[in-house]
Amino acid sequence: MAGVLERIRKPNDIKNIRETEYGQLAAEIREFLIGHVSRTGGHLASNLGVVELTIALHLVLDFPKDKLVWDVGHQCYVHKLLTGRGEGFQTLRQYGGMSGFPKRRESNTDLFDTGHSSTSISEACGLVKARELSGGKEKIFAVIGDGALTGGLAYEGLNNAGQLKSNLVIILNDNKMSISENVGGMASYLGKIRTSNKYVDLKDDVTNTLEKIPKIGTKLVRQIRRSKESLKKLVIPGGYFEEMNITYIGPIDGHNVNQMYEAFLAAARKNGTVLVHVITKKGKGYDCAEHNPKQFHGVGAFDIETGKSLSKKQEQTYTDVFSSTLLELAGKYRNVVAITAAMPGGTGLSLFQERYPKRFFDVGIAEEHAVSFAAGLAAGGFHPVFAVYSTFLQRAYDQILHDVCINQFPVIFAVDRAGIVGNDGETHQGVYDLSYLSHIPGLTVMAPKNEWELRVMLEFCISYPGPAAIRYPRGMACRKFETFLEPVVFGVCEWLLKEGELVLLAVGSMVETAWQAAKLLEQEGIKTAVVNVRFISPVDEKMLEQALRYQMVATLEENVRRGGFGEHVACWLAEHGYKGDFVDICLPDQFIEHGSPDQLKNAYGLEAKQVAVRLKEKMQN
Ligand SMILES: Cc1ncc(C[n+]2csc(CCOP(=O)(O)OP(=O)(O)O)c2C)c(N)n1
Repeated sequence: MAGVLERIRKPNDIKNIRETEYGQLAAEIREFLIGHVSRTGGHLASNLGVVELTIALHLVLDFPKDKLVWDVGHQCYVHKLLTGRGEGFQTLRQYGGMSGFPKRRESNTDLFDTGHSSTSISEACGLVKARELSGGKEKIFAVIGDGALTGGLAYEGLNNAGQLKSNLVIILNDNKMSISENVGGMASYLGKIRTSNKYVDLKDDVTNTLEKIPKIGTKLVRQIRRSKESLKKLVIPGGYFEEMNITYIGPIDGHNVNQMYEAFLAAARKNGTVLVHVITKKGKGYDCAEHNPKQFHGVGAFDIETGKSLSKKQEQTYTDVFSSTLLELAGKYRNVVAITAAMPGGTGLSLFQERYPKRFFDVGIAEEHAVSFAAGLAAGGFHPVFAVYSTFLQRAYDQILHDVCINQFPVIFAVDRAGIVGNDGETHQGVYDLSYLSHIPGLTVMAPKNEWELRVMLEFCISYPGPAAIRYPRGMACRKFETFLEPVVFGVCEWLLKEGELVLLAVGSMVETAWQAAKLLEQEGIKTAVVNVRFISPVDEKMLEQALRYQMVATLEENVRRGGFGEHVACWLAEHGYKGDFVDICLPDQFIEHGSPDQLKNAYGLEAKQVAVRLKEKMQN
């Protein structure tokens, strides 16, 4: 660190920085972020966009008394720097190192551990009520991006915020982008405000604002004057919010610290909820990120000069396999349509979007809506595929159960990033989906062992008349077991090795681990059978009956224990009088921190060697 930034070592130190130094401070922060993230990887573009915004917030707020709530939290790097966590960037997102998201255990200026979208307004409303009840005086600010504002929860929060009597400030950080271009009615509304209004300083009253608006035709003015209400709608930016009883200020230049400082102070003085609309540029100050904010939303290590990634290109990921297979199937079956909740790139739907724009739907960061919307499409005769990360599908549990499964609609859930995901940590691990999906009546839940099986499972789903989920992990697709490819038959597993004293029942990514563990055990003279479970629900009961014959049964899955495949099997075995040993190899019932998938697998005993040792010990006991 050098110069101005060096003088900021703890929260509130920024207040000692002179106004004339803000520009220098912003430049140093950007240099720091680009330098560090180019080595560790992380969320870059969003952070570069909020440098001045975070400076202004830190000038206005007194930490830890005042409360600042980030939405998603991927844009909290500048906040971490300004609260004295510069050192932590050496180990950003690495095992045992600093998190890439707000973390309560890191600082009392991080109020919520976050990672999922659209929660900040609701959380801030709760803080406001808590302040009212306890008679506090602190300022409460929530920051939400225009992308996060597409999520339903944000509207539930706004609805509630419109009733608040004491002050809440919502900063809408509008950079026109979600991860991809933002979508939907609200995005186009914000676009209209941006294009029809120059930045305003502060809107004290209607007249003031009106005077600043460039010539409006005289006829229009006459019309407008007839009704105060229609006048409000036509010319005051942010009328949508105003009508919800939320004072709107903006749009404000999100790269002008002084302007934001004044606006934030004014907003904090008002009663009730005030929304300050701040316009920022994603990737600001680093050409590569400004020109390609999608790529620099979340990046691995890269070369600063060229912006090129330094990570080895992964051969073929499960997402790639899903993407190409769906494209083929969509060519054959005209009723196949695809849905994403703001993640066309990440889920592999970009090609589908290009090829079949009319059959592709990006609904914004709205997983609940996506599922109910899929139910509607299915009711209308289509076969929707909702491609979504395991962690984000958590939100839509009730829509899956109530809107899709009770109706037995043929909706396909392509559950990507299932299992350990890695560096994003607790909020992003996909280790609960087997628990929250496999008990829903009538929902078929599958997991492929390799690339080819993912293809045939998708084909199977297209011809299957009910709801079905396929879960597959992040990263490179397994290309082993190409000779094992029995046709996928509903509710039937695949035996890979039959002979043995013990049998390993493995789910998806853990089939390869089970196979390797079996080979290691064989070297120790322990013969081991291996089953590729394929169907977690309905589970193959014939297979379980056969498993009763083995001295030991072990299940392997990248899911937490509770509600997982292993627990289900243990229950079944107990009910059927199994007398042998049972081992449940899975993740513990706890939140899994950040780190590389390999480190985390090692930490939780999911590596083949560790599995073999554990099974051998159990056999010998
Ligand atoms: C429920 C949920 N779905 C999807 C995501 C993945 N995601 C992370 S950031 C992001 C875009 C957020 O856009 P915005 O709020 O405008 O912030 P920006 O990055 O543009 O600053 C998305 C879709 C998420 N975090 N949570």
